[in-house]
Amino acid sequence: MKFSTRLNSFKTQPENFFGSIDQKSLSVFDYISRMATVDGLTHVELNYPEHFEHTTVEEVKRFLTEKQLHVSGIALRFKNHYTFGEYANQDSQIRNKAIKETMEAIEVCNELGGEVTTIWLANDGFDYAFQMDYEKAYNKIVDALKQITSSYPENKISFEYKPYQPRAFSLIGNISTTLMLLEEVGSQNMGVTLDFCHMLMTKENPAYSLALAARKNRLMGFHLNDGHKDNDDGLMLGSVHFMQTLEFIYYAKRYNYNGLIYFDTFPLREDPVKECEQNIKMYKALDAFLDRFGLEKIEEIIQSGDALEAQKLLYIFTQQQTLSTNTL
Ligand SMILES: [Mn+2]
Repeated sequence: MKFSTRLNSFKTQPENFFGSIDQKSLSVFDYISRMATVDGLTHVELNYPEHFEHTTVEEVKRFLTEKQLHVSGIALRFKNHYTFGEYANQDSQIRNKAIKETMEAIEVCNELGGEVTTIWLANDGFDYAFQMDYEKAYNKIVDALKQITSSYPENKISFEYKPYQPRAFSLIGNISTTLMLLEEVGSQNMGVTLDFCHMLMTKENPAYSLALAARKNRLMGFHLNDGHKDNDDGLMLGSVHFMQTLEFIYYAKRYNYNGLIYFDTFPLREDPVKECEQNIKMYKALDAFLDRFGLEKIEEIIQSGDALEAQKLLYIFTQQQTLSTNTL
């Protein structure tokens, strides 16, 4: 399995790894060094342009090889000029800059051997009634993605939706709007990245969103984490929605998902190395439980439509854990 995570998580509790050094002096390389100590982590994800502001792509490439880490992909981070939107921005200069930055990110992803470039449009949305011409804005996003995907037909480009934050409403905020968007863009090299917290925020059941994406052959990436639904909490895998996480992993297996398993968590008060290791261990434990229980047996439960049968999964998981704890 390929496990990846975000570099910015590794800025927490710097003293645990870097000692008493002034954090301002730390670089992308220092954080990659810290990531390299995570047991089981195979890949890292980098933000563009954020992580390339003080270094060259070549330097990053060399350093990652040295640390025996791969790049899972590049994530777009639209900052500074984009308060009023990216691809739907009314200012054509800013809009063109967003399109250009996306293309640059795809090229960086290629140079680093990454699998997928992920687009999250933080600011393409609205806060007030009568603030936006919805159709015009939507069309601008379709047009921008057509330009981008047709310029890089060999590259995987994925769209990560989020219903709100920082805007009150995102233009593309749920699985249905995203799949409609991808249909209109019409490029086969484009897919969807499912962020667990974002799905919860828009009151989706994550496994259902996964099934819809797979049904349209658009499943391209996972951002796993957990939360209490209203915010992008970025908590540890399975900590709040245990059964929904188990169901999500089951559907990933059912659809033979073999992409990257990326943890988009925010260990703000936890040691990020230990937190990441816990996420990897939990994913593997849930995956192994599904195999042990038997995928066919789970399929039978689903087909029965019986909630009491479904609850047995939780009961048996708990029992197995109790048995193994007793033998410790
Ligand atoms: Mn995410």
